[in-house]
Amino acid sequence: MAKDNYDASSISVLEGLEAVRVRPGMYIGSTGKKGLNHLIYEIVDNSVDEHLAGHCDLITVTLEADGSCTVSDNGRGIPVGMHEKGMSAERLVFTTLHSGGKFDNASYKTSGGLHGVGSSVVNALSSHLDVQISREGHIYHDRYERGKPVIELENGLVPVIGKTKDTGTRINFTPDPEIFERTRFSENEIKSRLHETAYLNPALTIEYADLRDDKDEHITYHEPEGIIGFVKEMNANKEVIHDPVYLHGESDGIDIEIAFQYINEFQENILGFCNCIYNAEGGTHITGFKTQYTQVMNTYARELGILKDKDDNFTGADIRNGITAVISIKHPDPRFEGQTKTKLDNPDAAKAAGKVTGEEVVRYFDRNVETVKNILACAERSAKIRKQEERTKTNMLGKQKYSFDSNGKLANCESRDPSVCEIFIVEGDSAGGSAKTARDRHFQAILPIRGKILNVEKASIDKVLANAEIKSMINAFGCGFSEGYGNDFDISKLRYDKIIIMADADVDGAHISTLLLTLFYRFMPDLIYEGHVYVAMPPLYKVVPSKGEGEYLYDDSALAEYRKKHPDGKFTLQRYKGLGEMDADQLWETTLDPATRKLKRIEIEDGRLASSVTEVLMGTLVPPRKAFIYEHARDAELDV
Ligand code: 0RA
Repeated sequence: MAKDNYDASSISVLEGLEAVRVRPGMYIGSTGKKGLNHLIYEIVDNSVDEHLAGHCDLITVTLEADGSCTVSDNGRGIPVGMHEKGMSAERLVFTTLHSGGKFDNASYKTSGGLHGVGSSVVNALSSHLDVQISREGHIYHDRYERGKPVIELENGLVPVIGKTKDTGTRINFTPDPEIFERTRFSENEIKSRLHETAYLNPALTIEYADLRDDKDEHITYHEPEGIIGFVKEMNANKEVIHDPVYLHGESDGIDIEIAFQYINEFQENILGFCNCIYNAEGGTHITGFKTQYTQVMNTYARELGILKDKDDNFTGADIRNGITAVISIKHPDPRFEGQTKTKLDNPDAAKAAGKVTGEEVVRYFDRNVETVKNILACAERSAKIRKQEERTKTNMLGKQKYSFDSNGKLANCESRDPSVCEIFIVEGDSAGGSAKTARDRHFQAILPIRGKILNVEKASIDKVLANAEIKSMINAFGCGFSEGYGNDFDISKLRYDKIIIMADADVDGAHISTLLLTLFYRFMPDLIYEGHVYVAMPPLYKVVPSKGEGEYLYDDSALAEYRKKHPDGKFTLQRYKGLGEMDADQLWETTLDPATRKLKRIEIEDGRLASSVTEVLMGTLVPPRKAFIYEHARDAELDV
C-alpha cells in the first residue's frame, strides 16, 4: 500500500469511524429500532441547524423503495472547498467525529449540541452513503461505503456532475445490515418526530414520503402556529378550560418559548426541548419554569383571595394539575446529563426560564384574569384531593410500607443484590404456581397477579392505590410511586434489575401487558425510562422433527417458514394455549432461562408518542387500538 496516500490524519479518521462501527451503541444509543431511526434524525438535525442559521426552509425525508433514506434541504450546501486541514470540507464532515460541519460556532449560534456530530456517525454505520451538494452553480457528488470514500478526488475536490441554480444538500444512505438487527425504518416514530420538528420550527416545511412496499405515502408537515399548535394537538379531544397561553422572551443569550393550556383532567404533561431536541428526562429549563410559575400563581391566589392568610401555599403539583405545556429553548452551549444524556443540565437555562416566566406570565395574566381564576380553581381541587389522599395514603400504605410481601403471594428470590435480581409478574395463580417451581430461586422472584388489573387510565387515584394487585407490585418493587400530587418514587430503591411481564401469547395476554405498562408509565415512568421493564415472549409452538432437535416457534410466520423448510411434514407440532400448559422444564427453557428465553425490552422513544399510544391503547375507542396492535406486532425487539 502506497504509504503517502495515507497521511496521519486520514489514518486517524478511519480509526475514528472504525470505533463507531465497533461500539455503535455509544454513538446512537442502540442497534435496535431506536438507533436505526436515530440515523435519520442525525441527518435531519443538521438540516434543521441550517434552518436555524436562517438559510433553509424546506427539508424532505424519503423512505425509498430500496430501503435507503434520502434527506435533502435547500440550505447553503455543505462546503466542498479545501479545508485548512488539507481535506475537502465535505469529506471532513463525513469522516471525522466531532466536526459535524460546525466549522466555527459563530455561524451556528444554536446547534443541537450532541447531535451536531452525526453525519460521520451515520456514514460509519451505512453500507453506502451518497452526497449531492448544490453550490455556486455546480452539483457535486461524493460517495462512501461503510464510512470510506470510494470516489477519487480531482485536484483534491469532489467531482462536479452537473449545473444548477439551486443550493442545498441531498444525502442518501442505507443502514448497514452488518450493524443493525433490522434495517427497516419504523414510519410511526419518524413521522411523529418530523411533525414535532415542524411544530418547533414554524417557518420550516418538512416533506415526508414513504415509497416502500408500493405505499407512495406523502405528508407535508408545516405548523405556522409553532408550539401553540403543538399544545393544541396534545390537547385535541380533551376538555380544555382556556385558550393556549404563549410566552416568549430572551435572557442571557438564551431564547425561551413556552406554550401551555389546561384540561379538565388530573394530569400534568410538560415536554422540554433544547435546540429542537426533545429532553426525555426534562432538566433545568423545566425546573426553572416550574419554580417561578408556582411562585407567581401563589401570589395571584393570595391577591385574588383564593388563598387566605392562614392557608398554606399551593404545591407546585397542585398548580400544574391539568397542565399541558411545551417549553422550547435555544441555548448556545447545551449540556446534558442523566441515564440517557437527555436531561438538560445548564444552570443558566433555569435562570433564564424562570426570568421569562416571571415577567411574561404576569404580563399575560394581568390582562386575562378569568384564565388565572380557571387555572387556580384546578389547583384548589387538586389541593383538596391531595390532602384527602395524604390521609388515605398513610392509612393504606403506611402499615404495609415495610412488609415486603404483604399478601403472601410474592415468591421472592434469595439474592438481595438488585443488579442480578429479576421479578416476573405472572398472570394467573396456576401459571404463577408453575413459574414458582420452574424458576431459579437464587435470583428470580415470582409475583402472580389475578386476572385483569385495574385500567389506571380510567380510574381515580384512590381506586388505584386500593387495588390489591397494584399495591403488591408497589411493595415488591420497593421504590414507591409518583403521581400528580407529589413524587415519592425513588428508583435507587428498586429491588430488581429486570421487571418482566409474563403473559400468554394471546389477546388477553396482550391486554394484561398493556394494562401493566400503562400502570408503570403513569406511576413509575422511570422504570421504563431506565430500561428495567421487559415483556417475556413465550413461544406459540414447539416443533420436533423425526430426526434432530426440536425448536420453539414464536409466531405463525415462523411456523409457515418451518413448514416451507420441511415440506415432507415429518415433524410433530405442539401448540401452547397458555403458560399454564407448560411443564416446569418447558417454562424454564422458554420463558425463564436467561440463556434461551426471549425478552422484549420496553423503550420509550419519545414521551409524546408514548403518551398518545397509551391513550390509543387504553382509551375507549377500539379501532385505533386494533390498528396499532396489528401495525406493531412485527416491531417486537428481541433481547435474546
Ligand atoms: C458548514 C458550513 C456551512 C454549511 C453547512 C456546514 C451545512 C451543513 C449541512 C448538513 C446538512 N445540510 C447542511 N447544509 C449546510 C456554511 C457554508 C457557507 O458559508 O456557505
